[in-house]
Formats: sequence, structure tokens, C-alpha cells
Amino acid sequence: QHGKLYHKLDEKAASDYITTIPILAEKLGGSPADWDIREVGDGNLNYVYIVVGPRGSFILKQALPYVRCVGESWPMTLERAYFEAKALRKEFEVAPEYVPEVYYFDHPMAAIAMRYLEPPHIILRKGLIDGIVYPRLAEHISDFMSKTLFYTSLLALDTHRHKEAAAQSYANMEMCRLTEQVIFTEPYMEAANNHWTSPQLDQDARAVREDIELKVEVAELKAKFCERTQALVHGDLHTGSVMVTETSTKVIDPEFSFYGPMAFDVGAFIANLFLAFFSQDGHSVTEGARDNYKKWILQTVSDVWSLFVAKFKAEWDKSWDHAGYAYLPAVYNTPAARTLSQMRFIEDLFVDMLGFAACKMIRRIVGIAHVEDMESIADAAKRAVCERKALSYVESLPSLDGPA
Ligand code: ADP
Ligand code: SR1
Ligand code: MG
Ligand code: MG
Ligand code: MG
Repeated sequence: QHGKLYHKLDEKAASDYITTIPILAEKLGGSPADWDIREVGDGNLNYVYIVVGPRGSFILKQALPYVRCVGESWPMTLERAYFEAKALRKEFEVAPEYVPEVYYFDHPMAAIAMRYLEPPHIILRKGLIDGIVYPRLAEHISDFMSKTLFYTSLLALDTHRHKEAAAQSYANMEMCRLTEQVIFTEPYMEAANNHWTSPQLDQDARAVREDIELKVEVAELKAKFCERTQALVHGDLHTGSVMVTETSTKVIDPEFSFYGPMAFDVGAFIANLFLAFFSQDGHSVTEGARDNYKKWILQTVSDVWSLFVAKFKAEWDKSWDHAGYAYLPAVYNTPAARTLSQMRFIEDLFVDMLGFAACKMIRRIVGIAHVEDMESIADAAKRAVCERKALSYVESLPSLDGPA
């Protein structure tokens, strides 16, 4: 493509850069003096510019050769932008309603131009902190997950296409390695990156490091994360990777995408809903003011799972006679065989989903990267109470029954 060799953008450099890419300049219309460019990145890793011109707009996202929230001391591959663009395109192919369209990808610049999800779209996590109900969220996100996971798996693909796609995704190993480190390893040892609300949670963090049964389960989940090439997973599907309005749901930021266990995505999303739930008492202005909202979050957890199962099975039912190679129609040729196959598949997914959800909750309380749901509770004592409840709830997983 047209990009020069890598150079880091800022607002001015982004404007100069866009003038060299005709399809982007044309999308904006006018001339550089008419363009409004603003850096709005609030994620942990990258720079994100909103670019608006007289005719149109887009988002320009650029990876840096390091982890933004840590700095240059933690180098990180620019290739993450390539995997993000590739995953966005695949997700857009199978679930276009839920994904911003990619307009342009510049590999050497590690830069992606994509649809600007215009206001009133906001990051779901912020909406959850503000107590906003999203009536279509469970339906939409379960649709996104069922389609992206089903259509990239061996339930839909033949062995060659599945292996080829999986092999290509293996190269996103630096991002997978980061996840291994910050989700499956560091929270269970003394690590300089770890932090928690201290001194309130000192004992709780120690208990996590010393819980042998927990650590053995986490090792098993880590092995599944590293070894299971089941489907193209988003890889970072928390509530900061979803933008919403009352009627629209869009999934962004799949830079961690790889062929991994389907349960990793479902577990990530549900874990972040639980974190939102447990943070509510910290945001409640008067006691009980968020009680109805808490009920809605728990209902959404339950709906996400049950709608995901229903939608995933529906895709599978449509495909039996031109199925992927996992369950060939000649072998699974009776309703009984098909029903049992689906039941076993979903049971396995459920157990792994809860396990991954547990890991995701723990890492957000005692690991390197916390969530705004909790961090925005200014009173440390109040925050610690919310975080402790979330950590204790993890022990009652595996079961999706909401907290008493
Ligand atoms: P990171 O990889 O650093 O987490 P994200 O892709 O999550 O970056 O983007 C960071 C922020 O930029 C998001 O929280 C959101 O506010 C904004 N953003 C990203 N993509 C879009 C988009 N397509 N439309 C509107 N805003 C976006
Ligand atoms: C350095 S850890 C940064 C975290 O932010 C990303 O969004 C992922 O969740 C990653 O684990
Ligand atoms: Mg992000
Ligand atoms: Mg990201
Ligand atoms: Mg997480």
C-alpha cells in the first residue's frame, strides 16, 4: 500500500499522512485546513485519532512499538495492527452489523482507518458506570459472538481452511504471550506489574497467590488458552471493546485476535459484566439507588449466555447438511446424534467460559490492568469492598447464579 516506512503520528503528522492517501483524503473532502483531528485513545495500548472533514470522517488508529500505558520500557510488536485489521475484516464479513468497516490498512505504518462510530455511541464500560440500560445489548453481543465463533470454527469450515486460518493467526503470538503473562501468570505470583487497593486488599491478593487449587485450575485454563485452536476469537472482549447506543452495538479493538478457545471471548464479556455489577455500590449516590440497575446487569449476564447458546445452535442447525469437517453429515445423521453433539459441545463451553471469566475478574483486581468501573470509585475503602465482593464471587463460579 501507499504508506511510507513507520513513523509515529501526532495530530499534525496525521494530517500530512492523510494527504498522501487519496482514498482517505477524498473521504474527508476539503483540504487539510478543513480537517479536525483529535487524539482520543483511552485504551492501554494504542493511539486513536478521530478525523472529521467537510464530507466525511473516520478513525485512524496507530500502534506504537511499545505498550502505551507502561511506556517505552515495554516494547510491543507493531504487527498487532495487522492482526486487528485482519480480524475486523473477517468479523465484518460474518457479522457486519456489529463491526466498524475498515477503510484502509497501512501495514508499515501499523495504521488502520475505520468507520468512526459517531455519537451517541459511547464505550459500553462508561455507560455501565453511568447506570444506563442497553435493552438490545445481550441480543447483539450474543449474535456477534455466535457468528464470529461459529463461522471461523471447524463446525463451519473444512480442515484445510480452518488450519490455514489458524496457522496464519499463530503469528500473533506476541499478543498471546502478553495475555498469558498478565492474565494467567502474574496475578498468581509476586510481580512488579501487579497492584491492588492497598492495604485493604493485601490479604486478598496474598490469598490468590497462595491458593493451590485455584492455581492448578488456572494452569489448566492457561493450557487451553495456549493450545486450543478452535475459532478466531476476539481476544480482548471486555466492555471497553464495545461501543453502544440504545439501539446499536459495535465491537472494536481485536488486536489480540487468534485461533483460540471460543469460551475465552464469552468468559471475557461476562466477567466484565460481573465487574460492572460489583462496582455499582461504589457509584450509587444513595443506598439502593442502583439496585434495579444491578438486577438488569445480572439479567443481561444470563441473557448473554442463553441467547449465545440459542443463536450458536441455530447457526449449527442451518449448517448440518453443508457442515464443516468437525461433525460430517454422513456420520451425525440423526436428530439424536445431532442433539447430543450440541449438548456436549455447549456443556464444555460453559465450564471453560466460567473458568476464563474467573481469570478475567481476578486479573482486573490484582494484576497490572484494572477496570474503570472500580478505579473510578475514588474512596479506596469503598472500592476495596466492591473489589473484595467480586473476588469472593469468583469462588462461587462455576455457576452463573447471580450473587445472593
Ligand atoms: P486500544 O487498543 O488502545 O485499547 P481502542 O481500539 O480500544 O484502543 O480505542 C481506544 C478508544 O478510542 C476507544 O475507547 C474509543 O473511545 C475510541 N475509538 C476506537 N475506535 C473507535 C471507532 N471506530 N469509533 C469511535 N471511537 C473509537
Ligand atoms: C499491559 S496489559 C494491557 C491490557 O490491556 C489490553 O486491552 C488487554 O486487556 C491487556 O491485557
Ligand atoms: Mg481497547
Ligand atoms: Mg486494544
Ligand atoms: Mg479482562
